[in-house]
Amino acid sequence: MAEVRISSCPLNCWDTCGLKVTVENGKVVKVDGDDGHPITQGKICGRGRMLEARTNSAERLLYPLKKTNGQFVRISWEQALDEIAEKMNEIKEKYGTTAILHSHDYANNGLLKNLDRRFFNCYGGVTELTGSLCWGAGIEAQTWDFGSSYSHAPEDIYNSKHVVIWGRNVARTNMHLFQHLQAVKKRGTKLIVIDPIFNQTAQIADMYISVAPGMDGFLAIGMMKEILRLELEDRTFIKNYTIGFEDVTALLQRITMEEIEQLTGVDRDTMTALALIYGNRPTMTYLGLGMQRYANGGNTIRLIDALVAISGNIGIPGGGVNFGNLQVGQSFNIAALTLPERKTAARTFTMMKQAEGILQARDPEIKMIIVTCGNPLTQVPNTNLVKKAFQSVETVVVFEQFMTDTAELADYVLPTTTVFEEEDIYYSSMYHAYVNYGPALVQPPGEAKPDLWIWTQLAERLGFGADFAFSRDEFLTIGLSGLEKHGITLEKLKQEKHMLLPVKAVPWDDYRFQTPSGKYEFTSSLAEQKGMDGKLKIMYPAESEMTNRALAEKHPYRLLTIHPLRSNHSQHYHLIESMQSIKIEISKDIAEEKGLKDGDTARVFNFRGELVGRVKILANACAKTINIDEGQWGKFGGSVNVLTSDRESDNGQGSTLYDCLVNIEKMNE
Ligand SMILES: Nc1nc2c(c(=O)[nH]1)N[C@H]1C(S)=C(S)[C@@H](COP(=O)(O)OP(=O)(O)OC[C@H]3O[C@@H](n4cnc5c(=O)[nH]c(N)nc54)[C@H](O)[C@@H]3O)O[C@H]1N2
Ligand SMILES: Nc1nc2c(c(=O)[nH]1)N[C@H]1C(S)=C(S)[C@@H](COP(=O)(O)OP(=O)(O)OC[C@H]3O[C@@H](n4cnc5c(=O)[nH]c(N)nc54)[C@H](O)[C@@H]3O)O[C@H]1N2
Ligand code: SF4
Ligand SMILES: [Mo]
Repeated sequence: MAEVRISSCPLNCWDTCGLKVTVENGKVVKVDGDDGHPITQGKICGRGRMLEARTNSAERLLYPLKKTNGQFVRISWEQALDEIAEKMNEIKEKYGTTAILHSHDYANNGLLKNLDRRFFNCYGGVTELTGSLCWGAGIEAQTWDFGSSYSHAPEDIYNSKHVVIWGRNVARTNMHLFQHLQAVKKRGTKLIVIDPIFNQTAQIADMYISVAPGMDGFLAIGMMKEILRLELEDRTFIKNYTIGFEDVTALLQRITMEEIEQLTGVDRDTMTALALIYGNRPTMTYLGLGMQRYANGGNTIRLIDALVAISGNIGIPGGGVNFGNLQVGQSFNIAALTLPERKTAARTFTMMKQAEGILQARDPEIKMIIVTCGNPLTQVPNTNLVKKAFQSVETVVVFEQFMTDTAELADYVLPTTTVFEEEDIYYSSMYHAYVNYGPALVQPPGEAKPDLWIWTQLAERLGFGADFAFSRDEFLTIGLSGLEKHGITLEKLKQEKHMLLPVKAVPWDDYRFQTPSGKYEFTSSLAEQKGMDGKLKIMYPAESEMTNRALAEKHPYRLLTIHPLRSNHSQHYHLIESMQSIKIEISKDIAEEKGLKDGDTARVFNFRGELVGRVKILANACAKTINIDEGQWGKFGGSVNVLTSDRESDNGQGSTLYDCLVNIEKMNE
């Protein structure tokens, strides 16, 4: 008998869709969209549908594995857990708890995935990763400017006269926003897209602006200069609710419109037109994550924030500068789940520099790495160094569903469940503010277990079993504590399947900002408190003609490595045959310069590494630009991160994944 159940997509994505899952004879047979979900309204993308294939795949890891003489052999859970616990006890005694590194990312948006931190805190505190490959620079930038990073409710877009999509690949990465874009366009709202690549979202825009990668901050400066020249600024907002405006005007005088035209590739008339759009309020800005993955990424986001602020588009319906939506995650009682007070030792590496951290660690050296919800061998920059670092450590333990590049390097691989095999609740601090319930629908295959079961078993062996002696429902209730007063309880969520969290639909509408001054800060006092210069700056990417001429002469092309259409990062490549090769997308000028045509085999290289793939020429991309989608597996050609740099962005320990120069050459077949 087929049964249809409501669940949630767990994938790290803007949309956090409601799912309708058909279960038949104890198996998930189909994944569709939940029509009752207010935001996602029955529509989901291919990545969500593929969760059926992920769950039923014959390639799932079914048993604990141990590497012996270079080969994986099946062992019992008892043996795996006993051996890992014994090593952890020994490490604690001999070297201290920080000799263990917890390497992770955000592969699953379940609330209970936070219990990994509870485990490591109760153990005594390990070496943790700080910063973010994903959005570190932008979150820090908005924290400096506003005090946090909050977005408008999705439906507020219907109050906008103009919508600017700035570096967000909406049609590919944020499909429900794309549907709103199509709808508001029909009502006469003007759509502007700013992106070096003429993508599917650009194709429906009223105005498309091709900007040179990493140069958006200059574009924002040009627009601010025009806003002030045309006297379009919101004087009342600037005077009453901001500090540091004089620093902005001083900065704007340091560069001419001609220089900005040169750097951005955008002409002055376009900048004037954009200034008029921002002056004709309300204009809503959606920022993507692409343009903050540069060495000047934080400064770029802050310059765009400043543009939105001086034009009076902050705190008004139909306005705003939408990046993250941290109010969503802040609704939960994360501290009660993670018990930070239990930690007695601490050390941190940054996400970006985890490889260097591992290789250079002393007192104590890293003796064990435990990887959960992440695939660092594919996703972290400078893969060759990451590989060297992981190989240098005595014991690597990976919790995984599949034999990924990271799992291949492990000494112990522990098989974990997928979303439909465990109960949790799901949310994302990126776009909308609904939390979704996801029940356990089917039994896991083989001996796969939830991450939480593994933590509980290890905790018992390590002497803090009491901290994990709670049912999943009890843990979920702990995480939801504080929300009862808003009518949100686990019981109600189980009935209703999704509930709106108590967040603001129009953030900052009271003009009370969470900065130290309580105002919008053009010059950040938080940055100053951290010993950094809080002023907005003229800043370039690290790998560019302006900053490293010698490098740019040898490697004249800019490499973007954007998110793949049909996979969430590395998660679906092994399940989709047509994705299992490397596609090198190049702008037309490169094709001409290098004599390349569609289908040619080419080698992309720099001093960090090289990758071979098939050429595809992009219509309309910014000159000197190459893209290779991220997430590819070693066995299908290798991760593009062999080419990317582990340099950190200017603030927030963010990544500089798109700040990367390369060269390309045709290969003989
Ligand atoms: N299909 C799919 N969707 C996803 C994901 C996925 O892996 N696959 N991942 C999810 C996650 S974790 C995230 S973080 C989000 C990311 O969502 P997005 O921010 O939409 O995605 P990105 O691929 O990072 O790139 C965004 C865009 O930035 C542009 N870009 C690059 N450099 C610049 C620049 O200097 N200036 C400007 N203006 N634009 C630039 C790229 O051309 C691209 O169009 O997507 C989520 N959704
Ligand atoms: N070059 C380049 N690199 C990038 C990016 C880019 O744009 N360009 N984007 C960056 C961004 S935005 C992000 S967010 C990161 C993402 O980096 P990751 O989160 O490391 O990427 P995923 O491919 O999603 O890998 C997650 C792994 O977790 C596993 N997994 C899924 N669910 C669970 C679970 O419940 N438990 C356990 N134990 N494992 C689970 C999956 O099988 C998968 O192998 O990548 C970053 N890397
Ligand atoms: S990956 Fe994103 S858009 Fe696709 S189903 Fe999941 S939440 Fe929805
Ligand atoms: Mo991300």
